[in-house]
Amino acid sequence: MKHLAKIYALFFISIIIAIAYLYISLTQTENILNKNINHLFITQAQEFASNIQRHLHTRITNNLYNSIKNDPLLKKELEEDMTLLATNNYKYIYILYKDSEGDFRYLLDGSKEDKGELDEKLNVDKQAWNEVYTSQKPKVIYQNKLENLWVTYLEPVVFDGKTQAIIAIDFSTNLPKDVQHATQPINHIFLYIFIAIFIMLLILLYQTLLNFRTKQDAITDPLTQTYNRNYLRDLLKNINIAKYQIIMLDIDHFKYVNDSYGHKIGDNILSDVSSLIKNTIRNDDIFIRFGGEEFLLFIHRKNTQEMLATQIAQRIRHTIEEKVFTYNNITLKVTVSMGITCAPEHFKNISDAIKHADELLYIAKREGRNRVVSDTNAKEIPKNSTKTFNINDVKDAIEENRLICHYQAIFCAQTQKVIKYEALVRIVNKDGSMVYPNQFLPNIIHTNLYNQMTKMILDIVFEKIKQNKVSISVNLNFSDIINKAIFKLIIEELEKNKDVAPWLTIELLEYEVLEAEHSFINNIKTIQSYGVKISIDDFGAGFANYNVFQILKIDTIKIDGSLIKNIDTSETSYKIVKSIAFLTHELGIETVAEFVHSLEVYKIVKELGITKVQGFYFAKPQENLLNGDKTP
Ligand code: GH3
Ligand code: MG
Ligand code: MG
Repeated sequence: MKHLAKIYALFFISIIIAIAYLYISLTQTENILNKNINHLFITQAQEFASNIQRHLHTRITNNLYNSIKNDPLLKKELEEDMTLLATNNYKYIYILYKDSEGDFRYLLDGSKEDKGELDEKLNVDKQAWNEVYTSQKPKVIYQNKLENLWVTYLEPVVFDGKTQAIIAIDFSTNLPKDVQHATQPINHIFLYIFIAIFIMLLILLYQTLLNFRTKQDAITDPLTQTYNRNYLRDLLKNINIAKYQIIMLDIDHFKYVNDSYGHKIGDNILSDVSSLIKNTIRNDDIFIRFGGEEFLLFIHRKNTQEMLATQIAQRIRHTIEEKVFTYNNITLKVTVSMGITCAPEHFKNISDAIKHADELLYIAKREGRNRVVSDTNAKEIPKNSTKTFNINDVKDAIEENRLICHYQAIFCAQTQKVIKYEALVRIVNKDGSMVYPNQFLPNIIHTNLYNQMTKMILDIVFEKIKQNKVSISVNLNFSDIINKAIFKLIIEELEKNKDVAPWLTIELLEYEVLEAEHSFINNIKTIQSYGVKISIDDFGAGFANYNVFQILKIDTIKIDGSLIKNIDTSETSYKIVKSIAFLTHELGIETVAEFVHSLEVYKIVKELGITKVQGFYFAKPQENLLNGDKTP
């Protein structure tokens, strides 16, 4: 494409040069022609003049005027001689003298027509004539302004060193005008061509400006007027990363701003925070909206001052922390967290260096937000991805389809047959090893990735239900149910899988009903309207309390593993489980005992009337379902 543009440009320039060359050639030809005509005339006129001079000097010895005035015969004779020289081109050949007043008057006139009388005054270009009078040198006057008259040749008549008159020979010709007429159409054509070229150049300029605008729009984020990811993509191809330090910046609890004040205010905050950052950095730094409320800064390094980015980051953090944002009657403050890669050149590629800044940003978030973490001050730098499984690793795993579910069977305590399964999410490392939820869930819980992951799990589970016609439970948090986005995606999933929804159980973790949580109750009821079963997870530990039974219709409770695993040795555990079993029996709620790891434990829970059991004694979580009984 660029190549083609170059060829067009070259072609265009060649045409302009060719036209300019033609135009110059034509003008020069005209000039040369005129010069030749002039030359021809002057040589001829000089010859005529010297002829006349010879005649005058043979017939007259000193006073020219008196001799002619007093001898009309001589005057006639001389004039006849001059007339002999006259032709169509040299119509006017005459001699003028200067009177005492400085006017020029006829002395002799050899012209064929419009003859001047002796002493008759003629209006001439006095300055030129006087010059010839005093300098005593011939002169050529170009008369372009007069019709047909082309040039006048003047030559002084000198007697005894004194100018007594001037011979004037007018040369008239139509030739130059004819040439001009002949070339006029060509000149017009040139004029049109020049106008056309000018218009084309204007269009070209307009197009270039338009292209520039379109390109600029494509790389600019409309809300914050910063560069967007398109720009980043191009930048990554050309940037010499050794010259920069990378800051990844994220507004803290921005979701809260949106939720509390609305998206409009959220947008205002985004653009105002961007402006504050722009004012804090220099022209050779690069500022990009990386996505949502996340920004990427490339800080230009002068003489590899490692601490530069950290100082700028602290300045940005402080400026934003101090700023009170006011919109109509609302005033609010926000803070930002940043992660900095000080030496991006040590990374395999720029993407890794950016990822590293993101990891450090994540640490800044975890350490309490409103802070800057760079790889020079980080207490913990994630190096080994098996230890800390961060946002980007989860992102990669999702993209590369390495997010899977394992299934742990739940058995009927009486019959020991499989009743259902609990789906447990895993990430498969590239080397095939497993990453467990506790290794990555806390890191992504407040990110969009968590929502994405929840949707994927529901998809996987529904597919499994469809294929195997089994009941499967999934784990969700209390906060997931009241999170608008997650609730929306749960409902979407249920709508999509209406026929198998009754096979799904939701195990609620971190359950904590507040009086005011109407949305929670309503949302659970909506979910239940699809036939989905609700189970309370980790009952007997954490926040779980009995109030839930008054508010909602609960299908199952899962007694916390910490109570079950010691039930054979701890009397307290035994008593608590016994009371739970009694209560749920009274309320008609199913119970599941998890962590059933031995025959002893199994025997006790069965004896206490617990209806379902789950644990290593029966089955470990595994990729495939057991080939046991399938009962919905
Ligand atoms: P953290 O402190 O961990 O960064 O929490 P957070 O709430 O800032 O982060 P989270 O990623 O959970 O939420 C980011 C929110 O930003 C979610 C999304 O709705 C909002 N957001 C993303 N882009 C825009 C936008 O252009 N305008 C507005 N108003 N909100 C946006
Ligand atoms: Mg944020
Ligand atoms: Mg964020």
